[in-house]
Amino acid sequence: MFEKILIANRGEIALRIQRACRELGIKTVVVHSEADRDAKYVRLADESVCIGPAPARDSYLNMPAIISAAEVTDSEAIHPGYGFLAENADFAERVEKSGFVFIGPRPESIRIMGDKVCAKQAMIEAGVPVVPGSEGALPEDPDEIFRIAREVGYPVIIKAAGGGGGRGMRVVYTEAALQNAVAMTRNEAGAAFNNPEVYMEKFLENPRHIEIQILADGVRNAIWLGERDCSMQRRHQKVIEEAPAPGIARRLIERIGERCADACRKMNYRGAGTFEFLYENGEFFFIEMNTRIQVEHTITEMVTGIDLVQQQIKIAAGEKFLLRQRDVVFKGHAIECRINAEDPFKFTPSPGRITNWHTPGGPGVRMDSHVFAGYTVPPNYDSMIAKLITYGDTREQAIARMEIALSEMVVEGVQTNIPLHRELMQDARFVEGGTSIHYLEHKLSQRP
Ligand code: MV4
Repeated sequence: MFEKILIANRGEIALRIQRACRELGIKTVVVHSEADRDAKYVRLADESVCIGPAPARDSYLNMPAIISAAEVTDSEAIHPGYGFLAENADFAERVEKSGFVFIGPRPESIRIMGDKVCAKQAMIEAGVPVVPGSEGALPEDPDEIFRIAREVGYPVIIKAAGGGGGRGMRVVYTEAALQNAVAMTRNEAGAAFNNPEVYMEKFLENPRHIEIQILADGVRNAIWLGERDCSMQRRHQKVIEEAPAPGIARRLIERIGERCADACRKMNYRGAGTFEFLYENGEFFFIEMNTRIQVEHTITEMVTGIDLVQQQIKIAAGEKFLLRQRDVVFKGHAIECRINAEDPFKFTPSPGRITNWHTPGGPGVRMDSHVFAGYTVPPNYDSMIAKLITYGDTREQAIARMEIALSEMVVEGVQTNIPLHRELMQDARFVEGGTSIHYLEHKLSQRP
């Protein structure tokens, strides 16, 4: 096992990784920006290195500074967390070329999944069901594009190969709008991702976002750890996630989970990963794969009892992968509410000093947060300040516990989206379960 790991991230995930390291007896180095100097997790780490000023491009995205910090602290491995450099194949490569272990997939895997056309191709080859659409990137010939769209059937969606997570896509409802939409998406993709390649898919009008968690050791052992329903989102930012996904047949999930694990074996995938699907009319369609630990990994931990961050570290250290599919036993229901420092009506960020902070507790309540009374939320980064997770034997119990936990929570000094979460826990459609990716935005548009 490693003796010392460098954590190349901030906030709650930096603390989460630190806790995993402690339990494994690993020393930690936290790199931080000038804005995060006084964070509690920085003090809690065995060592810390300031790697630059507040703007992420000068600190958390500064590859040479991070690698130098690993060198001067004699770290053996780097955990990238999520966001920042977590899915940057060049970073993973530079980490390994500098003699450190990147706690994540091989750089080639990150690169393949970063190109959404390649990712889809890999899934087709591995037998994972994908959204019907163009075979690979769209050709130049407009007549060919028209032919493909007619075959797929309108509405279609044009997506950038270099995009993902909702960036660089355009829905097309009619043949008249097609050529221009392709040209515009190509232009934007060239400018934003330095890759003008685009592809086409059938546009699914009212799907749910269901994702499958996997773990693989890079030598053909791979398991799947159930699904998460992440449909409750606004502007591609997830707000609530839950596991399991309500109302989906277990045998269907099992079939898809096995496909994902199988794909990992075929690709020789290493580390944690997530297969994102759209789910509509009882069918799963792959859209993207994430090659990082995700914000919502916690709910999978709650329903499986498996520590995903520890598993990432063990896999990266080359420990024999002992988990087998039969060891993954699902029990109960977990819900995560992302607590953001933001205006609960306008959704604008609300950074500043937290003057009062009380966190909930009791059975089945988990709070992953780096925040404390007196902490200042910097304006430079994502506005998520905490993840509140509740667990119960049933979905009803998890919701009831979440309502109570939210009611106990006190945050003063900044605005938060806690009122929205409280409203959603009482929302008849949420309580019923199975709302689509459009539900929250629709609900918000109906607000007085
Ligand atoms: C789609 C889609 C409908 N049909 N693809 C948005 C994020 C990116 N991961 C893919 N996205 C979508 N792709 C087809 N063929 C609708 C979305 C989409 C979406 C997906 C997941 C979660 C939230 C979403 C919000 C709007 C659109």
